[in-house]
Amino acid sequence: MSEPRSECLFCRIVAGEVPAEVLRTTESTVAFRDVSPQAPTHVLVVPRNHHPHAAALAQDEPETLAALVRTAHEVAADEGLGEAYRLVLNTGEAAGQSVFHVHLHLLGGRELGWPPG
Ligand code: DGP
Repeated sequence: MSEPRSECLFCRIVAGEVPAEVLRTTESTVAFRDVSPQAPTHVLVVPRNHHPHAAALAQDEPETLAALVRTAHEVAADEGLGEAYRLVLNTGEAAGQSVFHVHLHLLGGRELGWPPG
Protein backbone atom coordinates (compact mmCIF):
# COMPACT_ATOMS: atom_id res chain seq x y z
CA MET A 1 0.00 0.00 0.00
CA SER A 2 2.94 2.36 0.35
CA GLU A 3 4.91 2.25 -2.93
CA PRO A 4 4.97 5.55 -4.87
CA ARG A 5 2.23 5.65 -7.52
CA SER A 6 2.83 7.37 -10.82
CA GLU A 7 -0.83 8.37 -11.04
CA CYS A 8 -0.87 9.91 -7.53
CA LEU A 9 -0.45 13.70 -7.50
CA PHE A 10 1.00 13.84 -3.98
CA CYS A 11 3.41 10.94 -4.63
CA ARG A 12 4.63 13.01 -7.58
CA ILE A 13 5.01 16.15 -5.42
CA VAL A 14 6.96 14.11 -2.84
CA ALA A 15 9.19 12.82 -5.64
CA GLY A 16 9.77 16.36 -6.94
CA GLU A 17 8.10 15.53 -10.27
CA VAL A 18 5.32 18.10 -9.78
CA PRO A 19 6.36 21.52 -8.48
CA ALA A 20 5.10 22.73 -5.10
CA GLU A 21 6.14 25.34 -2.54
CA VAL A 22 7.71 22.99 -0.02
CA LEU A 23 8.08 24.48 3.47
CA ARG A 24 9.47 21.62 5.50
CA THR A 25 10.58 18.05 4.99
CA THR A 26 11.33 15.30 7.47
CA GLU A 27 12.34 11.68 7.08
CA SER A 28 8.69 10.63 6.74
CA THR A 29 6.75 13.80 5.82
CA VAL A 30 6.64 16.69 3.34
CA ALA A 31 4.78 19.98 3.95
CA PHE A 32 3.84 22.23 1.03
CA ARG A 33 1.41 25.09 0.41
CA ASP A 34 -2.06 24.23 -0.86
CA VAL A 35 -2.51 25.45 -4.44
CA SER A 36 -5.99 26.77 -3.56
CA PRO A 37 -5.57 28.33 -0.10
CA GLN A 38 -8.65 28.65 2.10
CA ALA A 39 -6.85 30.75 4.75
CA PRO A 40 -3.74 32.96 4.88
CA THR A 41 -1.82 29.84 5.89
CA HIS A 42 -3.03 26.67 4.18
CA VAL A 43 -0.43 23.94 4.10
CA LEU A 44 -0.75 20.23 3.34
CA VAL A 45 1.40 17.78 5.28
CA VAL A 46 1.72 14.38 3.61
CA PRO A 47 3.54 11.14 4.35
CA ARG A 48 6.29 10.30 1.90
CA ASN A 49 4.76 6.86 1.48
CA HIS A 50 1.44 6.36 -0.28
CA HIS A 51 -1.55 5.66 1.95
CA PRO A 52 -5.04 6.55 0.69
CA HIS A 53 -6.45 7.94 3.94
CA ALA A 54 -5.69 8.50 7.61
CA ALA A 55 -7.03 5.17 8.85
CA ALA A 56 -4.74 3.27 6.47
CA LEU A 57 -1.79 5.33 7.65
CA ALA A 58 -2.73 4.75 11.29
CA GLN A 59 -2.86 1.02 10.61
CA ASP A 60 0.37 0.72 8.60
CA GLU A 61 2.61 3.53 9.91
CA PRO A 62 1.18 4.95 13.14
CA GLU A 63 4.42 6.79 13.91
CA THR A 64 4.08 8.68 10.62
CA LEU A 65 0.57 9.80 11.57
CA ALA A 66 2.09 11.35 14.69
CA ALA A 67 4.87 12.84 12.55
CA LEU A 68 2.27 14.59 10.36
CA VAL A 69 0.94 16.39 13.43
CA ARG A 70 4.44 17.26 14.66
CA THR A 71 5.41 18.65 11.26
CA ALA A 72 2.18 20.67 11.08
CA HIS A 73 2.89 22.14 14.53
CA GLU A 74 6.40 23.12 13.42
CA VAL A 75 5.09 24.75 10.24
CA ALA A 76 2.44 26.59 12.30
CA ALA A 77 5.24 28.00 14.46
CA ASP A 78 7.27 28.99 11.39
CA GLU A 79 4.16 30.74 10.00
CA GLY A 80 3.68 32.67 13.26
CA LEU A 81 0.36 31.00 14.10
CA GLY A 82 1.28 30.25 17.71
CA GLU A 83 -1.17 27.73 19.14
CA ALA A 84 -4.14 28.86 17.00
CA TYR A 85 -4.63 26.72 13.95
CA ARG A 86 -6.87 23.99 12.57
CA LEU A 87 -5.87 20.52 11.39
CA VAL A 88 -8.23 18.69 9.01
CA LEU A 89 -8.17 15.18 7.54
CA ASN A 90 -10.92 14.88 4.93
CA THR A 91 -11.71 11.19 4.52
CA GLY A 92 -13.92 10.01 1.68
CA GLU A 93 -15.34 11.89 -1.30
CA ALA A 94 -18.54 12.89 0.51
CA ALA A 95 -16.42 14.53 3.21
CA GLY A 96 -14.43 16.52 0.68
CA GLN A 97 -11.43 14.28 0.02
CA SER A 98 -10.30 14.76 -3.58
CA VAL A 99 -6.73 13.45 -3.46
CA PHE A 100 -6.41 9.88 -2.20
CA HIS A 101 -2.94 10.20 -0.66
CA VAL A 102 -3.53 11.13 2.96
CA HIS A 103 -2.88 14.82 3.66
CA LEU A 104 -3.28 16.85 6.82
CA HIS A 105 -4.59 20.35 6.12
CA LEU A 106 -3.04 23.06 8.34
CA LEU A 107 -5.19 26.20 8.27
CA GLY A 108 -4.64 29.43 10.14
CA GLY A 109 -4.10 33.16 10.03
CA ARG A 110 -7.78 34.14 10.20
CA GLU A 111 -10.82 33.50 12.40
CA LEU A 112 -12.00 29.95 11.64
CA GLY A 113 -15.74 29.33 12.03
CA TRP A 114 -17.37 26.22 13.45
CA PRO A 115 -19.04 24.03 12.31
CA PRO A 116 -17.12 23.78 9.04
CA GLY A 117 -19.13 23.53 5.80
P1 DGP B 1 -8.86 17.36 -0.14
O1 DGP B 1 -10.02 18.03 -0.83
O2 DGP B 1 -9.02 17.26 1.37
O3 DGP B 1 -8.52 16.04 -0.79
O4 DGP B 1 -7.62 18.33 -0.38
C1 DGP B 1 -6.86 18.33 -1.53
C2 DGP B 1 -6.15 19.65 -1.56
O5 DGP B 1 -5.10 19.54 -2.51
C3 DGP B 1 -7.01 20.83 -2.01
O6 DGP B 1 -7.12 21.75 -0.92
C4 DGP B 1 -6.26 21.44 -3.16
C5 DGP B 1 -4.91 20.81 -3.08
N1 DGP B 1 -4.28 20.56 -4.37
C6 DGP B 1 -4.85 19.97 -5.44
N2 DGP B 1 -3.98 19.90 -6.46
C7 DGP B 1 -2.81 20.46 -5.98
C8 DGP B 1 -1.54 20.68 -6.56
O7 DGP B 1 -1.25 20.34 -7.72
N3 DGP B 1 -0.60 21.29 -5.79
C9 DGP B 1 -0.87 21.69 -4.51
N4 DGP B 1 0.13 22.31 -3.84
N5 DGP B 1 -2.06 21.49 -3.93
C10 DGP B 1 -3.02 20.87 -4.66
